Amino acid sequence: VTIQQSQSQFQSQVMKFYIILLLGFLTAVAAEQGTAGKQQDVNALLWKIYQPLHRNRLKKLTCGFSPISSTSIYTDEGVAAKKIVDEFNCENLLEQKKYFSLFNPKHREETLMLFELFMSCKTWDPCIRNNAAYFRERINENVFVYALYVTVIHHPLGDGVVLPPLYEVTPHMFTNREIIDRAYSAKMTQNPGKFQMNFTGTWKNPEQRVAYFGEDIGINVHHVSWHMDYPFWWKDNYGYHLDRKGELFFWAHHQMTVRYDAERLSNNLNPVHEIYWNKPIDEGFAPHTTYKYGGEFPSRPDNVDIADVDGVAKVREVMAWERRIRDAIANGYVTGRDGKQFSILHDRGIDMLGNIIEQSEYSPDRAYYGGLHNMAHIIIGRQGDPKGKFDQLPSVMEHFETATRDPAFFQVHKYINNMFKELKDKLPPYTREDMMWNGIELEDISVDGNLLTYFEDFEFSLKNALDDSVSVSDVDIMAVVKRINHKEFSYMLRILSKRNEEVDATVRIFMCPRRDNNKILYSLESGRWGCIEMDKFWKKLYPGGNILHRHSNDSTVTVPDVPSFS
Ligand SMILES: [Cu+2]
Repeated sequence: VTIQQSQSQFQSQVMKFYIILLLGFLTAVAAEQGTAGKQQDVNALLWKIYQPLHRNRLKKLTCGFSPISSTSIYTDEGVAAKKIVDEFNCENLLEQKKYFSLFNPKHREETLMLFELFMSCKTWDPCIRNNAAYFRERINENVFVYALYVTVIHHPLGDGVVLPPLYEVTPHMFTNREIIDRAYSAKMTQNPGKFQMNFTGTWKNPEQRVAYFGEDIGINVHHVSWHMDYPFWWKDNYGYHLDRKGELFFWAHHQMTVRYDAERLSNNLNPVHEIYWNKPIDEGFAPHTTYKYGGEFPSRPDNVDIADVDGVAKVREVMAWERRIRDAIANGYVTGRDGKQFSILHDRGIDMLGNIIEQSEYSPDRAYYGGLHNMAHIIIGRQGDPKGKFDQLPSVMEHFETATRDPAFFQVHKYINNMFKELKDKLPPYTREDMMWNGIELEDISVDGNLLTYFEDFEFSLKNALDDSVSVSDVDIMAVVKRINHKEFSYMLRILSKRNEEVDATVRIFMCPRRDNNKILYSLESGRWGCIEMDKFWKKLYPGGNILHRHSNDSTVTVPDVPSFS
């Protein structure tokens, strides 16, 4: 048991945490290598995506290459390449200098056409590299960026390549309009500058106290990266099965939600409540962000009744999906398209439920169970203009890299999370035997160093937000944002092994809020749902006493920021 006191101006409340430890068994991990050439290509392709390619080596390919002149470079004899070339020649593809949203079915179809072309490539050079250079200059810039990101993540040829931070590739999605305006002015007047970006809204809004969390560029990058690692549109014919995708959809969003609630508790706010389709959305939101092309992200006032969204979905339809999903949980089984029943009352049940709720291609019946998660994002996002009268653009809720900015994001995910809990609560409890590891005893755990969080300035480059001109050269322009960080600490675990042989152990460490919003102590049973995964690692345990030290920098749930590529 340890005590954390936040030192930030936002966090005045003392939080106390239990640390819970679980021991399990070892699995293996593999490390991969990248190549410098591919990395240079990716950096060049993603540098100033709204401008023509600047590297001579790649620039030559933008007109000296034809995607369909040699189909032997593809594993599918050029089928995917021909398809996108045909669509391009017929001018069916989204033009450049227009907004892109993955939740728009037509936009998604286009970016997947390019992704499928890349996935059919046998080699990086020439196939992926030349096609990337060729299409970068022709199709919508954001369609291209999304396709290239998911290709580098999922194509075996992308292994080892580090993708640049998205907030420097598409800064508009992460930066307030006020700062973008100042960046333009700085460039035009050739004055380098660093501009402090504040969180949107004012202190008149209690939600402002946790804006640092939802508007954090790190959580937005984490969220969009997760959805690129485990895309809802993924089909196994791209090459492999994404194991436990539905379960991880639950886990990733559950962790974001409980972490958000912990931030709320430490800022004297109630835990976030779930959305109800037949009640107003109490919290409004004004994003203060603009698209690079097309205009502003729409706002939503407080207390908006949820209305049908013309041409997208009726609230009634979404409520029917919810009813069918709740019935499945109550019945303990889901049904496939052919009427076949699959039990969900076992350890893979949550995986199926996750696929159903998210609107994954893995859902056993997408027509029947619908797409609760994706549609909730769109419907809630459109409530500023549900009839489409004002020609508004897609909201922050309709992009994975901006969604957490809106407090309604967490209300939607609390709603979804509670459905997962309904299933969890139906499962038989773990037995003592399930939880025990005979002969292994955790004798002591302590934390070296104080658990302290604080805010620090973080800078990122806005060069890629701005257009180039021969007469106006680049100057250094940075946005400066406050981000929450923590002081370093380490765990010490004393474990006694009474076994005769060495064994492999998985250690998992969770941190759980100790008191609720009324300062009442959580019982272990009521508080465990709010536990935050802090670390997970593997160690060998030898017969006798074992002392394990684990540093916070080594945590598997944190990563350093990707280096700037400006
Ligand atoms: Cu998400």
